[in-house]
Amino acid sequence: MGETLVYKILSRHLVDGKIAVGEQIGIRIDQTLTQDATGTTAFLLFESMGAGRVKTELSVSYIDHNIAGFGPWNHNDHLYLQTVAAKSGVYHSRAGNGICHQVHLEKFGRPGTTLLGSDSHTPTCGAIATLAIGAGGLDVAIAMAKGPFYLTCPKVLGVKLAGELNGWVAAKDVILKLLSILTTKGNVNWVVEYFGQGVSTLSVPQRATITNMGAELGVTTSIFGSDEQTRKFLTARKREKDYQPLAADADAEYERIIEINLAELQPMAACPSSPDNIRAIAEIAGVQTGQIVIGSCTNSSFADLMMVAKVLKGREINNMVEFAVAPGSREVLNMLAENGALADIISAGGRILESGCGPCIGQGLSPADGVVSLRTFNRKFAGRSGTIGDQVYLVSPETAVASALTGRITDPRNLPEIFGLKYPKIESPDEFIINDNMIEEPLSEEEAAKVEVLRGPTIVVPEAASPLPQGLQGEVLIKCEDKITTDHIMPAGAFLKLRSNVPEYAKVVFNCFNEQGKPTFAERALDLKKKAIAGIIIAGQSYGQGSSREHAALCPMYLGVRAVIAKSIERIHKANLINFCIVPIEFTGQADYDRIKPGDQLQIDNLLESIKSSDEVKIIDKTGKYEFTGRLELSDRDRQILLSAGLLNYTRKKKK
Ligand code: MIC
Ligand code: SF4
Repeated sequence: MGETLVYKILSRHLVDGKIAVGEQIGIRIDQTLTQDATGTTAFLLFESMGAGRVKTELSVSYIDHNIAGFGPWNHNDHLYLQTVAAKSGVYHSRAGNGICHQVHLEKFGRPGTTLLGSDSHTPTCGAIATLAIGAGGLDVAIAMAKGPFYLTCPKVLGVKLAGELNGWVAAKDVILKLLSILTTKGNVNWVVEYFGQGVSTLSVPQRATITNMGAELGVTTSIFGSDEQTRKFLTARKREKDYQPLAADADAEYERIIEINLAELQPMAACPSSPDNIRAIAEIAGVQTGQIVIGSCTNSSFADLMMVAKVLKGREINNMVEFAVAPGSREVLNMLAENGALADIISAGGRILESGCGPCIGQGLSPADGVVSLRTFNRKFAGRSGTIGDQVYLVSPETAVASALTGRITDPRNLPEIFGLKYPKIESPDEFIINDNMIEEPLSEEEAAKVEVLRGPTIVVPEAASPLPQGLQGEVLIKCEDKITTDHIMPAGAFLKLRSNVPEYAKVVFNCFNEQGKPTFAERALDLKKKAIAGIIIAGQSYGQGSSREHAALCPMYLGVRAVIAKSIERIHKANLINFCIVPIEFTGQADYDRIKPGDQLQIDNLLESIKSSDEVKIIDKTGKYEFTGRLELSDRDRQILLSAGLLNYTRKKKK
């Protein structure tokens, strides 16, 4: 039986365990990436390990999320990240150079390597056959310090592509189609591998849209092979030496196969408020829209923005639409500026934002109340735009630009009829303008020794976790439903600037559930902590969906939360909980979830014993006067981490 590409790369990087579905495996990480919103904590933790210089082949620290600079917070973080990168042998990409995933794809990603990133959209580099995985910042810090990275050996889902996309139908519609099939739930510990004749018709940036937004499925990663399209992409950036052909064996066996005929797809949208609420544009056409934003790490390649510019050339954006473009990288912005396309967008009435995450993470351009906003992004959980009750639709650049002209959700396939427009197929240039002057290369050891790491006063080193007690006395602080995202747990937007200060940021844990005039989640949790009562979170299915932000574990830990009992917990978040010594427990039946109530007093006797040697834990609900059993789905290493009071302490202990 032939091997899948995923298993080939995993086998070449295996340092612990064996390649068998469900086994805990340790792999060598070749490259890492961090971004500023998760990177400050990652580097503070890296420093606290006394690791010195990074041990990876290449590590890059990007500034892309928090770049607006209100008050000193953002710039303090940037200076810290710039100087700590210089000290640690890490590349540093400055604010304005672009979004980590797009820049990493353009400049650093290599076929056949492993990449670990403290951002859930790290799988973007799967477009060039990198096995690219998102993780919490502490996992990335450990990969930089010494590695390896541990994960559950995934099942491989083969997506067989046939045919070719028709004009006005985009790569975004491919991933939206897959989201409509697989949804955002129940895909933990799967990897998606694309194969089949249709793959060769997709360019690398198109593949990147698909692997990037694959994160919304909740899979470990997504990957394409490396072929002539990959060679072309790398060669245009003077990186031909990084090319190597890579594919699964012809007789590779997949755990499951889904077939998609590209020629049969149509423009689609993810409707409010989950990325898997998918409908055809034809069904929702006509809805009035007041805001359209093109950009994010999903859809702001040169081809995407050139297509937008060509459609807009000589035309005007509807006057009831606020239209903005955020190019994913300075490389793309430069190219558009040089060839005049930028002028076409500006003349049509487009606003040009900086190359960065911007509105995707609620940094500006929140839509007005009741206004429908179309965005080419990958994620749009309720309120993420910064407006409570927002109506955000995720669409392709083709649908976005068509709707910008009409002011209503418009099927781009109707543009020829409405405006006499032909689909502007964009050929990627053979050569890109290469300008790396906003990327700082690692310093030599001698030069690095002279660097003073700058730590502004807003930066606070996070506390380490404390050991778990044998007998846990706790109280249910909150009971949530299914699909609670890390955006619900730790809001970004206006609070994003607080990422490097856990005590301040912790004040807004579960902010969206706080009610005016009542004590906040944080106040109630700290109150319990003072009384030595552990905080407990109850949740439904797929708890912790979405981003990799470890603050969704780190801040609750700071507030004294010691356990999450949920129907199921997503991969990255579960690892983050364990890393910060919060016990992830799963319900064994719906009835137990149904009867537990906020405020219930819970008792777990023999907690340490159960973690050490059992798959179950007995929980006594002292308020409801009943007992139930929770499941502990933990690897041996997870158990050791929990018993050692978190990953940082575990790693320190192992070093001795
Ligand atoms: C996101 O898209 O949700 C983010 C912001 O990029 C996060 C990282 C973070 O919270 O800093 C992610 O995708 O992991
Ligand atoms: Fe930035 Fe949005 Fe991409 Fe996250 S999804 S990395 S916030 S552009």
